[in-house]
Amino acid sequence: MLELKKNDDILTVVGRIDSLAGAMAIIEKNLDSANLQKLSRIKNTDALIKVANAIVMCQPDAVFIDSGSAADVQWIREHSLTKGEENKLAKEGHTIHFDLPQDQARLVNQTYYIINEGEQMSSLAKSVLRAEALEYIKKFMVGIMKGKTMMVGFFSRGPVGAPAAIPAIEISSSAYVLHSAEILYRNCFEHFDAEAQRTGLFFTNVHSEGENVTENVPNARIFMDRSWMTTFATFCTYAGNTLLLKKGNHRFSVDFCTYYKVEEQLSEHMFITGMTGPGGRKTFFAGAAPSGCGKTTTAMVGSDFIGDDLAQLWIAEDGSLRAINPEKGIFGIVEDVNLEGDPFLMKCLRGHGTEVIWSNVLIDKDGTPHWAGHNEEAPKEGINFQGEWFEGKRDADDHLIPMSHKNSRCTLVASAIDNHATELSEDPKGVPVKVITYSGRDGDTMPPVWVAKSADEGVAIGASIVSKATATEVGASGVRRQPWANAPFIPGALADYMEAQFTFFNSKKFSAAGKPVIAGLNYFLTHENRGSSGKGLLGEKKDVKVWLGWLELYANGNVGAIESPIGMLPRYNDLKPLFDSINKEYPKSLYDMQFALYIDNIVKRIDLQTEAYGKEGNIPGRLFDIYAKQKSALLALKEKFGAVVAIDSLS
Ligand code: SAT
Ligand code: MN
Repeated sequence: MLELKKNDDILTVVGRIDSLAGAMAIIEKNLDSANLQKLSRIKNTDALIKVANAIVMCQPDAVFIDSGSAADVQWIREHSLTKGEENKLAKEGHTIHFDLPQDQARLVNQTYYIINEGEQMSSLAKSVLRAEALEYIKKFMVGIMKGKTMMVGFFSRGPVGAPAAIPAIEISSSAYVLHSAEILYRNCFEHFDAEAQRTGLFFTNVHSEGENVTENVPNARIFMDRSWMTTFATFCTYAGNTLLLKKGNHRFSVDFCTYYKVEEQLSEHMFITGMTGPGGRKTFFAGAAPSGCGKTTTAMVGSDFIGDDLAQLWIAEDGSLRAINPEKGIFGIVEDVNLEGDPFLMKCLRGHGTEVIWSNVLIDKDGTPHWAGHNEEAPKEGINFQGEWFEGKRDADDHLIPMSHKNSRCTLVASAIDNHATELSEDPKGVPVKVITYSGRDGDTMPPVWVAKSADEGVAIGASIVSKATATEVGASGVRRQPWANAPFIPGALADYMEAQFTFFNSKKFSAAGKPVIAGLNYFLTHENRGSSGKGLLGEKKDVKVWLGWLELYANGNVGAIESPIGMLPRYNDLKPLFDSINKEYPKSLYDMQFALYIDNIVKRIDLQTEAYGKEGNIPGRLFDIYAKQKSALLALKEKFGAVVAIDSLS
């Protein structure tokens, strides 16, 4: 359950402002005339009270209102340089930001939902009681902006006016955070009041990096108050921890959809992209994948790229499935981004004319960024996320320090990318989505692509995403469950989220043509696991175009498929021309390896999921029904053909 506005808003408890008059008194006292003049545009009482309470709590020396004007954005850029949060690089418009070595990714163990007594939370999430969070905030956030300027920006998570767009306020003393927000989100200062009124809510985010020193990182917290849709973040700068418009507000949005928008909206960790099919038709995809499983690459394969991380989906009046990207920029992992796999992105990163904030990469003596897997000549020394670096440098535990951090990023506007469909991205009607994909990182079990035979089976594909476990997590199975690639962002019970998925995808509001095709994707099968004498991955990055291309044809009824217990599988003769079009040989023997059903592996996977979900309370019975049905059909196949079923036996 989720009850909005339940119990006290911590910001109000600490700031003690609960009226417009009180808010205005604080605002007038703390803002200079130029900023006061700007803020006078905002009339929303709740928003003004939030800002006033943040001022009382954080005690900044000055307050800057970011109206989104060119002058204001320029002020933020310069403030970041002055503070030393970013430094200029050789290329015009490029800067480098380093997060502390201990703050290179989401601080999962320091991230909590603020909950009320008795609330049921996801078994995968950490939570803290409201009273404890209040204690922390009183102790660490009061006065945290002394000596600093508080910046306040008003953004929209989506094109203004879109049914699933929600406005959000970003309050931070970090210019890097506001600068990133300006690249990644739509400043909606002019429309904030109207949008808050239309949607009936807005998100609030309060962050301060404090002194931004290593010693303080253990005290860093990322708190998300579900009831008040407000985040608090301290003593860190990594965007996933601080720019809470991204994953912080995504969590609120997931919550809101799960409990207040059932059968209307979903909030997903998905890319959105369009593929051009025969005759120039456009078919849009939305696809989920855990971090580091090829989500950005998949998104950019499309001819009409919309977004690489988040999607808000809804069923439109006409019965079609629609999607918007709540973001307008990319906070992309740069490792392994290179000319061969990501030509469009590389053009922005290595060409001219695009503003880029780099983070945690290596900067050479000429002020040029470098990263692992860029397939260029790499320098032997430079400055990276841990300070001075030279090839062969080892850390305190004697591990080699890589040239760039695995999670180093580039931040840029999506519209700079050649295949970005900017006009469509800004359309509040969203794009019509025909195909939903779920992918993970799976070395030995599922084929490269398969299509669910029903909405329920589609939901089961989402529920069953796995990624490879990291070194510290390898258990008996070697895989990590990643439900919908969205689990870290599901605040409430997983069962409630799953129920909402079943309800949404089975909705009668879909027209016959509006019902999406739901598919699984897996780029990570290896030769070793397919009885081949070869080594490594069976596929390459460029094959993604073929899998999406086939789904495009399938979703439009241009190709048929082979029925199997796990879903519909492509025919060789339909894939071959698609491989021809990317100038790649596609021997039948490779197809046979990729699409043979390894029954024992799949059954083992089903058993793993059945057992894990069995431990979770209230999981909808339909999920177990699907698992049971698939398992018995797979075992029947095994009986007939043996443990490895050749795809030709099915056709
Ligand atoms: O760290 S974040 O989750 O914000 C970035 C990402 O992986 O999308
Ligand atoms: Mn993500």
